[in-house]
Amino acid sequence: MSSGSSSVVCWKPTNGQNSREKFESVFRVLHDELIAHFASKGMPKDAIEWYSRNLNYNVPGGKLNRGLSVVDSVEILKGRSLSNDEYFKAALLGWLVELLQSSFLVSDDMMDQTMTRRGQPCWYRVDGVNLLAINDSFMLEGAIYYLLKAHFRTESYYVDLVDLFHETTYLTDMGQLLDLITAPEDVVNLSKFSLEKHRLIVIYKTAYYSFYLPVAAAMYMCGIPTFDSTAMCGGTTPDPYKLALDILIPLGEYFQIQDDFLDYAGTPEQIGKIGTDIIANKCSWCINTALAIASPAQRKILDDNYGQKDVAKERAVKQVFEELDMREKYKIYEEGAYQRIMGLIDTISEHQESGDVPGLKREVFKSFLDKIYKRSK
Ligand code: GPP
Ligand code: MG
Ligand code: MG
Ligand code: MG
Repeated sequence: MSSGSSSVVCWKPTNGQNSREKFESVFRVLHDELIAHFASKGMPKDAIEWYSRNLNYNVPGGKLNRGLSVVDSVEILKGRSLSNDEYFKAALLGWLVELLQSSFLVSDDMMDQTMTRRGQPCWYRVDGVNLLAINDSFMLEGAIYYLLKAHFRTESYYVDLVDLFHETTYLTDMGQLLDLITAPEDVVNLSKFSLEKHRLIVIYKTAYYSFYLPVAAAMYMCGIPTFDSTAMCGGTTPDPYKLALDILIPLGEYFQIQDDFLDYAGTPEQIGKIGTDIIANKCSWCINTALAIASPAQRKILDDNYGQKDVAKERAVKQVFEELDMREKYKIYEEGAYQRIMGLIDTISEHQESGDVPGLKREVFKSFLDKIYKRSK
């Protein structure tokens, strides 16, 4: 097996680019690098075109919060603007998080039988794709490790990054398993749901990869040392990664609750996807919040109508959500979550730097929180 291409970078920012355009311009370089590597294996033209289409359709069109957070975090941690080489590496790491996200979404949409994503048909629903999307999802994931090796293999923190991506992926797979087995297609039993169970699902299926991964990747790139390699698995020695985890997991939980709420309350134009949580029997924040306060009559409507492929039944559930003033409940939840997370951020001591070793900065977390606070898509 090859040890990856050289990491000579042919990228330069263009004048007048905003931060999103600058970040997107790095994707085009990575796309070309992946395609060149694929072609170098003797792959035929139709395969090259397929891979290129997979990358272009699934990777760049999202909100890019996760990817941009890597760049922002590196800039904040270094406390200065980045050289072109530093920017490219930080953006590359950001795109690796976006590649992981796209690989998850291609699979998740098949498992959730969703119709649209980012305002276009889900990849598996595009003409001629269908179950090939399973392999396309693997290709998106494989690209992460190819690019990591090509650009980071000589760095002291290379193995930490590889480990971080692997471990985060495994934890997300665990969360997806929980999400799926808690939402069987054939048996609806709302008594099995609870906010506790919901919390476990969302921490594993969303929070690690969406929040811990981008910040931890930036921390490794900035040389922040780890004192406890088991931070994600319940180690006891406090270290910067554990401190980060303790804030980013509640942040991720808040983000997925937004996702659950928008699945019910957002319009497809707004969120770029058609919500399927009620029909798919998902253990979402909305149903759990409703179950906690529903009257016996409302509970019966929920029992009779939740989790069934029938738009009239979905409407009946939404009607109960309206009666229970879900929008107001969510607003109250959101304000509380924001204040709680700000409180956690304020506990970070910014005086832990020693010599050249950079420490954590509150702004890393505030900037991530600001990206999602009161989001409507
Ligand atoms: C979000 O769940 C969680 C994921 C996209 C992780 C999927 C993990 C895999 C191992 C495939 P969601 O289904 O609520 O997201 P969305 O509403 O965007 O479909
Ligand atoms: Mg899902
Ligand atoms: Mg889904
Ligand atoms: Mg969702």
